[in-house]
Amino acid sequence: MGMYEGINEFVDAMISSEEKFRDIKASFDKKNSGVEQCIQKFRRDILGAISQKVETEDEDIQKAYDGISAELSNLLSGVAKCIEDTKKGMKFITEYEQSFNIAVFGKVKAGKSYLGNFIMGNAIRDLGKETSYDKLERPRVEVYDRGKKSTRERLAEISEEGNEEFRVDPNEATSAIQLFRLGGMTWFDTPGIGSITWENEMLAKEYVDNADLIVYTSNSDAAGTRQDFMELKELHRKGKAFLLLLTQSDTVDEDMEGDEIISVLVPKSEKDRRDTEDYICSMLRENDIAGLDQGQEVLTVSVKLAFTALENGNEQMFRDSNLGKFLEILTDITRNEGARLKMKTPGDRINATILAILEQLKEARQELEKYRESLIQKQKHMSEQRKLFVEQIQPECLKKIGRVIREKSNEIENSESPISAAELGSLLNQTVYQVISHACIGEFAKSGEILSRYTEKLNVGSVGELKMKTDTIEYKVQKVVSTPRDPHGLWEHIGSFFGKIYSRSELVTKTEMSVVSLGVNEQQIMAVARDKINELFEETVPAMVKEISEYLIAPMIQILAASEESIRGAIAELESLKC
Ligand SMILES: Nc1nc2c(ncn2[C@@H]2O[C@H](COP(=O)(O)OP(=O)(O)OP(=O)(O)O)[C@@H](O)[C@H]2O)c(=O)[nH]1
Ligand SMILES: [Mg+2]
Repeated sequence: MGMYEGINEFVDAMISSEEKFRDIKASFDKKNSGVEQCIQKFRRDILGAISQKVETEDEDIQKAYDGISAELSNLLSGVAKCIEDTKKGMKFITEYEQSFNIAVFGKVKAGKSYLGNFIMGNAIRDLGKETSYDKLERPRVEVYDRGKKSTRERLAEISEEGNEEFRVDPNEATSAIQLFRLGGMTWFDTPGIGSITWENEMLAKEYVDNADLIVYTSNSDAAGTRQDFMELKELHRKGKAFLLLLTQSDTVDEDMEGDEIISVLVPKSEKDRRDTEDYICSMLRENDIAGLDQGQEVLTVSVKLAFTALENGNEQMFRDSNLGKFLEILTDITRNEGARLKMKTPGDRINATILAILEQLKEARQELEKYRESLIQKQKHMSEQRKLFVEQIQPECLKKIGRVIREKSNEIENSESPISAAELGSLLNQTVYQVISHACIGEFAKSGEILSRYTEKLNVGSVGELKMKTDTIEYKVQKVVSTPRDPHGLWEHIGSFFGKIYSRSELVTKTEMSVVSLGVNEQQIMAVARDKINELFEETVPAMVKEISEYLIAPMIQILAASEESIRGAIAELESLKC
């Protein structure tokens, strides 16, 4: 293939790739908004959970509450930061998502901009030869420098004398990201590693991180420095697709033209090139950077030779420059792997964000687990305390109602008027309620609300009427009773005639009743009351005390449960959103 054929094929491939890269957007857009929605929902849920404020004098509970809400707030801001970082990265991706982005990266003066100017094709156009570049408008370089955008004719290069062409302010130029578009491809020329400021390096790395393919350049005169391998290792670790160009693979020969000595640019010797490539490849293996093939991903080139070849129409020199091979490789990648690589960048971005968020969620879940443990311990402790507490108030209640019943029965003994079951019941209810509420208020800071809810349930019930107890006793009485009888004999008949009544005496046994007072029915009432109190202390009182003692801890358990649930949900959803 002639040099112009190679160039045309490359440019045509860039032109026809335009449509392909325009269509890739939708699928990762969907993923991206999925992650955002998931996080928004998560944020709402967590904010809802911690909106419930807890203020208590119980140190353990307050500490747990403060810890949990701090943990959750940290988690929210951590997750927000992840999303923000991603958005920043995504902004770049979104801006250039419709093109295949190649970033040139490497040490300062490696020949990055010089190479870019070749690819941009303006120098080729200026040679006056018709090429596929003519199908496109003459590209201009866009310069992004600290938020300012400008354009220029070509990428700023360092001139051979060391002056920087087109660089009015050297700081400005080196900090700039320069780019141009060629069909479906955008070429990013980054400030070199080792350029004056750290910020510039960071800027370059940001672009490199977001590009679809990296062309790493290293001067073949000093190829493979420690720094080069560090950078390459990093790219490899990030899973970035990259080509390694060993640049400026040329040298100057002195030749005689007539009797004049002239300098001629020649390729470095075949042996020289091979040695450099061999060395680099062995070093790559040594640094565990696998998958780069000599003559494919690792290539010795001379852009200067390529330019000279074009100027002189020297096909052999162009072949020697290896630029044709480089263009071939770029064409091939754009045609065959471009779509996959293009998807990989935002996909990796989303996955990295998801992983970072997942890590935070899992960490927070572990922390919350610790709080849950401490609350469970607290609950255990409380339940032991509660048992003791209930065991203390039960005899207290029995003592108090015993006293009330005794007092009342004393009154009855004096007045003899009974106290109805209803009256006595309400008196006992009052007493029991007083004992319990007094004890609870003394023990638990916020028991009022629950106590008032329990007024009905803390019902002793009817224990009967408190009254004097009587007994009816039956007894037999023998009496002599005289009953009239008929007169006997003459005299008695005469007496009867004159009105005398004759009677007979008889001994008669009669049953009579007597009501005996047995005193007030205090013991009987007391026994019923004791049973009723014991019954209350079986379920109702322990349940109420549990409610009171857990009054503060319950919302905490709820906060924990709700946030654990949200975290679980977010983890599952994010896992499913991975690319
Ligand atoms: N002999 C020779 N010189 C080259 C070649 N490529 C670039 N140069 C020279 O190397 C110097 C640096 O080139 P640039 O392209 O500006 O280097 P850079 O990597 O962009 O440098 P920074 O942008 O400062 O990081 C310039 O003087 C170029 O003329 C080449 O293939 N052969
Ligand atoms: Mg440059």
